[in-house]
Amino acid sequence: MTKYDASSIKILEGLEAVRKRPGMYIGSTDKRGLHHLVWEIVDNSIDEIINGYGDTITITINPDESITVSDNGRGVPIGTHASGKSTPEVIYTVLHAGGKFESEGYKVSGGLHGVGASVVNALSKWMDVTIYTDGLISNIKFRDGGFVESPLKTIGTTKKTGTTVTFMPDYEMFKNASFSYTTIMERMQESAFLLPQLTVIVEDIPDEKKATYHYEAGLISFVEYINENKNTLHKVINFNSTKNDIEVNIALQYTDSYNENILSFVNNVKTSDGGSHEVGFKTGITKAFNDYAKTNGLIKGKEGNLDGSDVREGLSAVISLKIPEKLLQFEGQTKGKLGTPEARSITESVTYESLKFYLEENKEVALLILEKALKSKVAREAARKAREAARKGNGKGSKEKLLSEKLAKATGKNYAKNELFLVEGDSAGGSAKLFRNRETQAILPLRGKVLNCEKASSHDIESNAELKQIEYTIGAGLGPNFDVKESNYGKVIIMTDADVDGSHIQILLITFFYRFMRPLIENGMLYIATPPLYSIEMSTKGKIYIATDEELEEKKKTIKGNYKIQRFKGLGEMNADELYETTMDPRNRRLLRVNLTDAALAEKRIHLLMGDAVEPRKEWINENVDFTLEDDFRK
Ligand code: 1YM
Repeated sequence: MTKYDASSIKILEGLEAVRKRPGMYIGSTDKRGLHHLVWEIVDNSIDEIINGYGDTITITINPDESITVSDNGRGVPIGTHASGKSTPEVIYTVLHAGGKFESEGYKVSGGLHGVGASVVNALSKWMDVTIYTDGLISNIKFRDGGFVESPLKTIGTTKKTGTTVTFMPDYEMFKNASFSYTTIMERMQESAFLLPQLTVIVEDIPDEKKATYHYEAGLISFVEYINENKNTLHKVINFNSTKNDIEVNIALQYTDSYNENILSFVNNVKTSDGGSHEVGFKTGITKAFNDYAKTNGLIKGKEGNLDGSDVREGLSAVISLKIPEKLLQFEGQTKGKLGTPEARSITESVTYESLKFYLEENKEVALLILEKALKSKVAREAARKAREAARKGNGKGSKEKLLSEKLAKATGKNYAKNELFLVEGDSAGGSAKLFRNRETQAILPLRGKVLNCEKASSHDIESNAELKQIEYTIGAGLGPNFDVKESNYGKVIIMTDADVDGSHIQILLITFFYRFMRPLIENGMLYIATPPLYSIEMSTKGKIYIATDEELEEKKKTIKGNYKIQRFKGLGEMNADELYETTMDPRNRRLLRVNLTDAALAEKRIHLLMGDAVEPRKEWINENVDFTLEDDFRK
């Protein structure tokens, strides 16, 4: 029997607090929160390897949906803690325990990480820890969120060292969430790129999947991976330097595409919102290319300067910094943005000096990249002139003529309130125009499929009638020159038929917006309209609309008397008034907001999947685009 004294009660109260408010410790109790448990345990293994002990981490999804994380480090110390309890018991039951967390090193400190292994225990049905150290195999077991089921005991002898933790998340708390092999694999692959000494093995036993990652060449391999399937202009450029205890490591490579893809990390944690190191990097490359172009007579005078967006066209880069704990500053709600001011100047000077040297040594590469940057500059200036001309024309310019043909404008001048409906087909477009709210709703019918923008340049958009229409209608520019504040609409709503063609048009449009008007998505301004699938006309109660097959089955059970069901295959099958009432009227409609969860992954996916295969494309939509309900249907 385990006895509980005063200190044990305090500990159990601590763990109980975690169970009461899990969100405060792990962010959420959805899929993301569930995976947070894994990262929390894995971080301890990674720290051990960074400190120079061990080189391999194994993560296993077990058949019972528990997770095992294992490393070959020194093994958690098994001695007795000052409290009289074993060290492992303290580490896994006391919040924020573990002497190492106050160390001087490069401890992972970004985001929510580092809340400690005890939080994982608190949110688990059971946890089992086996430690290989000092020639012994030791084991301790916990149950029901941190109660000691069996205290630390020796269960054998061994020559190896390491730690193995298996835990069963309390699925009562993580409702509807399950572990994803892909999520774990992708995250661990990223760690393997960042730590060349690391080997990671990820195994999903129920699904019989297994992967091993080890990248001797580190960031160089990372950039090669980002650019696989793209046409690259040169070998990956890699440089590193350490100043004032801050270590900078950068790899970059240009492709012939028009996309910019910069990933940054601090102490092996992704800084999704960039920060001072990214700013320094961008300033550094802009200066290096402008210097080179001037010295070699490619540009003259100040107006000739390339701007940041010109030199980043087609650039893929990974920036990784190691910053001592005492200099770390993070900003923003999710702590995904580096604040440390020193990181900016150091990254800028390392980038500038190294790139300058590289360009001098590799003239052909320098010219290839500069040729591309100069083209971007010409296109950018032409686009700006066209925009200014259109604005000065004030309703009488040539763009106005182009627009007037198909677009039914909104009369209201409160742009934030105005909505632009992009409607599949002229006939549905016609219906939408009839009953719309003229003050706030504009209709732009689209004919057929729009261009697949995965490989398109700004120039391709300008020569594509359909997309050019969209660009001019929204009126806020394109690509690097897109200014979301200039948008003529607060909502852009894609309205297509509820069939395969409709879905295809949706993703082609989302790709266009992702590539050329990304801030529109980032600001939550892109939506998908969801027309109902059925109407039921009842002899007693009139007509109602039904959104899904499940809802139809439910409804059928409750209806008394005669009724007639109609299935709408397309928007065109609805009467104009029905279309307005069900799909456009803010009181009844249901809009899905498109939002990007992970731009870097989406970037990779889009690139891979905007080919000819339809299935993987659907998968991409499901994995990278969240559809959240804007307003409830028929409240
Ligand atoms: C599968 C999870 O936790 N490995 C791990 C953890 C520790 C050590 C080694 C370790 C650290 C130190 C000294 C040190 C931890 N130790 C502590 C504490 N894998 C996993 N591997 N010896 C061993 O940092 O000084 C907390 S975690 F607090 F005991 F030092």
